[in-house]
Amino acid sequence: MTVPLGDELARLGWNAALKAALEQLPPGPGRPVRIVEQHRSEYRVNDGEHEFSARTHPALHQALTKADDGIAVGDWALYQDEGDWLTQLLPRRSLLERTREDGRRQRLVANVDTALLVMGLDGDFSPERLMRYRLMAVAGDVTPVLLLTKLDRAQDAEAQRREIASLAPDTAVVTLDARSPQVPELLAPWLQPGQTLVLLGSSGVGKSTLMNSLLGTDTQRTGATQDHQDDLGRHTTTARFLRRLPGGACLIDTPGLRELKLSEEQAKVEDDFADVRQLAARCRFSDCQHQREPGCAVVRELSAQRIAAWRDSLVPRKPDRKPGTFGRGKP
Ligand SMILES: Nc1nc2c(ncn2[C@@H]2O[C@H](COP(=O)(O)OP(=O)(O)O)[C@@H](O)[C@H]2O)c(=O)[nH]1
Ligand SMILES: [Mg+2]
Ligand SMILES: [Zn+2]
Repeated sequence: MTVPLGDELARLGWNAALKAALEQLPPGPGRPVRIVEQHRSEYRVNDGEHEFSARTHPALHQALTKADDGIAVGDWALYQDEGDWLTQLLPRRSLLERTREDGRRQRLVANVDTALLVMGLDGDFSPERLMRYRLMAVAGDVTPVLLLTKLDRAQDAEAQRREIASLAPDTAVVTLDARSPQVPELLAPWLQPGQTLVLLGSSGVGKSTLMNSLLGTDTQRTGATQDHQDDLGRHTTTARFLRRLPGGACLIDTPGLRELKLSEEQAKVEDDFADVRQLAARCRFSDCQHQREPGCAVVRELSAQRIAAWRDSLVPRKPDRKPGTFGRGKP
């Protein structure tokens, strides 16, 4: 199948890699759409020009269930107009997931480039929690950016920023007031056209406020999940949803994750380098990068090899993830 790399799709994050993946598939019905909202029994999808509802085709549902997989907001799928079916999931470049309290994995968002990990500089401030979010992003092949909001309410924003920076070397840290008109400018490096970002963080930290600041509107309600009416006029609440930003990037808002548990793989990254983290607390400078700083306990105590292994663990790795190859069953 040949699909043009049209402007409309590109604005949704469609790219050459997806186009190539699609051309690898055997010919069949369906055209690419992006999942922008997940509802109880259906999805809202966007084809670059229109947004409409779609359901998972039973054959795809079966294939996904068998693979312990499912569709997430941000996924690309093939949509068949006849029947409003999603017939196939396209390969993902990234996936964020967490382990729920009942031990089951929950897919949060797919095909995201950057995770904006949001934490308030007020009473919400918890470096440990933010580092768990960061590990989730790294394990999911997503670049973490740490956003410290409520700058206007911070006691000592600079000390807090330094503390976070010392725990997360090689990770961007931005302090800001989520309501500020400068938000688009501050986040511009990650908002290139075609990029997809997700807002993650506790409830009340300013995620929806940031979404509004980036959309340049007040249309989305803050302090609650988004309410709107579906096609049948029913009042629904949407947990995660993707919006296109004026500059050409896509942003996904999410509700707070009450308890962020790490999957085994993510926890392993953390446990493996407990020695580095403990030593880092004894470095002379709170924002020590453990390179050539005087009084660096990490460099003093650990071998160069050990430090290199730790640095490697911080950069996103390519996990062994099979692309979604599901049959393009006809209804
Ligand atoms: N003072 C201050 N208030 C903020 C800031 N960001 C968000 N808020 C307020 O915090 C409340 C919760 O924000 P919201 O965006 O709904 O948080 P969410 O749950 O993360 O989506 C709202 O009343 C916002 O106006 C900020 O940077 N400074
Ligand atoms: Mg919100
Ligand atoms: Zn150090």
